[in-house]
Amino acid sequence: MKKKVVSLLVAAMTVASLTACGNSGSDAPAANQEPAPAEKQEADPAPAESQAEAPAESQAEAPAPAADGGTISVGFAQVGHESDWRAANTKNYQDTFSAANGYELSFVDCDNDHAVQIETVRGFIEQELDYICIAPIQSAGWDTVLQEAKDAGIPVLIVDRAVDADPSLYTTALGCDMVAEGEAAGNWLAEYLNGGDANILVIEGSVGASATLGRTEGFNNIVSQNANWKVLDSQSGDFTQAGGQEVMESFIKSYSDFNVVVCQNDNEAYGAMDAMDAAGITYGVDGDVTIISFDATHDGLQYTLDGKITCNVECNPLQAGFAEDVIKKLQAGEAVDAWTLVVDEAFVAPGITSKYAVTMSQEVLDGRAY
Ligand code: GZL
Ligand code: ZN
Repeated sequence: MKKKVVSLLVAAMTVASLTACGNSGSDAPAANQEPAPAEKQEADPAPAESQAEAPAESQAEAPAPAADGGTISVGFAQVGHESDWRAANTKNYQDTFSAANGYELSFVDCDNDHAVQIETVRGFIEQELDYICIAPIQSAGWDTVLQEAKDAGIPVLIVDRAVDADPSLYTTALGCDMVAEGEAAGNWLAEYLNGGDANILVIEGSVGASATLGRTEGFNNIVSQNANWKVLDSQSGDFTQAGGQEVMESFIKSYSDFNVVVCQNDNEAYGAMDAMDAAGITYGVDGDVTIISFDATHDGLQYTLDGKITCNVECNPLQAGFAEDVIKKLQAGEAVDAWTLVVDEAFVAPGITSKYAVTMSQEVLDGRAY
């Protein structure tokens, strides 16, 4: 769609706005929590790598508000289809940026390939779309193409994961605090072990992804506070079930004294459980190995309810509503926040009480929006 270009002051405020995970801005029911109104913002800052120190205002060419009721064209360069979390995130964007809602969505599954994602964004620029959303496969390597989008006057929203780029090169960022998620897992484990030793194996997410980097950094922050914890090994399972199984099988060949396995998403945890089943290793609240997972997808929380995954740290994929809120504000010529934090919570198996997590029940599972 030919973009009518008018210069529009895009004043990006630098205040992080905190929004509850469940309040995706879409009509999906809030998952387990009331929206956290801005005035009740918690103290936790947005993670450094994504806290956009955007200038007080950044001059950007932006499309004229669709005053004529025309459709708004949005490009979305999605990570891929590696996990259940990603599938829920993709559906949420497709449901939100629908033709019925007045959008023309150009959705591209970049299949976990950074080079494909860069070229996809270049394609969006050439098509002169009104807005570009990017869920970056990896944090590095974004400055050049983001500069091209800025020069073309197309507002860019960095969604879900973060980029390691000058924040003035994009309009806004939104997503979770991955470091906080890693720390939540570590804090819960310290509470659960209550001084006990930990020999830990970590199945990391995709190499270079901010979700991987943040969760690893956050968890290791807590490991360093516990002298009797040891991370025996940490390998990437690429956020897939096959990857989780493959890495767990190799771990089992190399290590016999581990009592904790940290999987950086649910699909890796499913693969790790398959590998441990095949090796006759028990896990869960009644097993020899404690599994910690991330994402808190429906199936992941079912395993948590069943006591197989002992702790599951949420990462809410229903984020398209936050992106739409930004676009609506830009269409109206309003200032937008530089960063929107999607707040997470953690869940633990029944029978466990924790100050860091919600105890799972069938009611909690039934109340989930994804
Ligand atoms: C987290 C997201 C991660 C999920 C994985 O916000 O980027 O990517 O944890 C997904 O399931 O692959
Ligand atoms: Zn999250």
